[in-house]
Amino acid sequence: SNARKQALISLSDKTDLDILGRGLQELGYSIISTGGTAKSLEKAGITVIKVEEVTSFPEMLDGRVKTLHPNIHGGILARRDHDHHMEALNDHGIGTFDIVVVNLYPFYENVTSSSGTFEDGIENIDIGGVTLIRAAAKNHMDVLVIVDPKDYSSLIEILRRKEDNQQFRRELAWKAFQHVTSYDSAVTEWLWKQCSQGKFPPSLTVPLAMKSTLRYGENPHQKATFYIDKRLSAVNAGGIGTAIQHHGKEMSYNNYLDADAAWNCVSEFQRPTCVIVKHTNPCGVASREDILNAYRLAVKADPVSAFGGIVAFNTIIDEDLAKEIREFRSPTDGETRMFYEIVVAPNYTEKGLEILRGKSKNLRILEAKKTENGIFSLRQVCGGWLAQDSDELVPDDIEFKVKSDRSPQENELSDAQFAWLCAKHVKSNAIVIAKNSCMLGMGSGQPNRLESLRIAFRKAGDEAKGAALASDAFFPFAWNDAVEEACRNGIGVIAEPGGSIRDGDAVDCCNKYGVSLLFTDVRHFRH
Ligand code: 93A
Repeated sequence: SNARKQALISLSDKTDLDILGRGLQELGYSIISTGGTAKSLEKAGITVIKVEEVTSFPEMLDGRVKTLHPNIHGGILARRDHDHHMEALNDHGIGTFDIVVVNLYPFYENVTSSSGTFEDGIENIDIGGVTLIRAAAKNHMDVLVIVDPKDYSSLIEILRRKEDNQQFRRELAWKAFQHVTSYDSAVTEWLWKQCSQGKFPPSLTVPLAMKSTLRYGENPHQKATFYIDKRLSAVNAGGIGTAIQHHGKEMSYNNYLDADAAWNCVSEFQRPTCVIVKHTNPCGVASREDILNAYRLAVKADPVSAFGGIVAFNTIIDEDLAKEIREFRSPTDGETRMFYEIVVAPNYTEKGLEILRGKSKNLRILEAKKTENGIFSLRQVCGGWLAQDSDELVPDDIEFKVKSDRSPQENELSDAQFAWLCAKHVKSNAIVIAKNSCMLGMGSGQPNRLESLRIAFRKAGDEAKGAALASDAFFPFAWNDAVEEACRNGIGVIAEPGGSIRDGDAVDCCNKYGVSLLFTDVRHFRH
């Protein structure tokens, strides 16, 4: 019975199963399959032997035990170059398997995403499939192991041309263990969630899959690549990593960073908003019912910085908006058309997309989905990784407490909240000046707050009069320092966390100049 070569196929994801089955059948393989897979193959007109026939055992315990049997695992694990292995198979009437094709119960899709019960989770833990993959990968010198439908065609091709080699086999074995590891990490993470009450796990296995090799890293002499987090992509948790690129040059390392910053910022605004980012900092932000206006104002906030930046919208890009993006001329000279690296939005009309495509062949056009809450962030330092909850506080969650004699008017309060939300997305030390839901100036990344404040005022110019100023953390000094300088520059209202031992000075200073001072009790460091 061992005259023909045998392939074992057991698949949850049955993509292209018919192509695989037909290909193997044409090459003269006998196909052995578990219940569901056998049914699908038969439906496609492919001859298949049921696992039960090989094991002389029914699939039992609701399928928990299907392939866990010496007649299967002996046939996978036996070393063909060890006579006593082959004799043992012979003694027990076990045939060898040359190919094992298995993918596992779709754990992420079924369990992590849905409101599945604990019971569902447990039943979705694949045992037999993982065992098949591990066994075949261990014995890859004699068994080809396939876990990804994308590899079916190259498998068939290589078998057809008899080109199969150890290098190919090792790569498949690597991929097989990688598949199992990702799978197990999903199970692990899910189990942790069942018992941890929100605590961070004592160790982590994050399944990352290469999405693309990047041309280079931050600089051309650094190699780089982009990995997607499979946990997030499997459940479509949004974010720039899973954005669809409709047009333009391939995304670069810095493009990903900047697009991420722009998208995360614009996604937080409720009203139609445009955010322009340069080097991960928003340099123009404006909210308007008329999104065209918002776009123009966001550019105007700092046209020099906006040039070559990333433009993000939280609204659909239609024909009119696309035209405006294409045509708008830099307010610096009124002539040069604005140039951007990337446009990102939640969606596009067909016409809008077509017009943007015409702006330049390089312009990257991204369609992104808002990132879901509740996903912690990871950052690398030398020797380890830092994990934290993402900063999900928005102005609606925060009480802006009046500390000064003067109370802000309604529009001043909303400007302060707008500036506050912008400052959350600016690198520390962050100062943002805004008026009428429009950023006028920002200072970012300076090692002292006064310098950030001066940069913000320089950009805002005369428009700073009566505007709102937000500071991502408290002012350590007031007199002859940042608070007094802001007051002297004619600011109308200041929003800051408070909590400095010199809070009293800040209050006195604002009272002297008739400025409103708001404390939020929370800060938005962004290092
Ligand atoms: O429940 S299991 O862990 N027990 C097994 O013995 C077993 N063998 C294969 N799950 C098992 N499988 C899995 O069944 C495979 O990993 C595959 O995902 C699935 C295919 O089942 P069916 O062919 O019935 O659709």
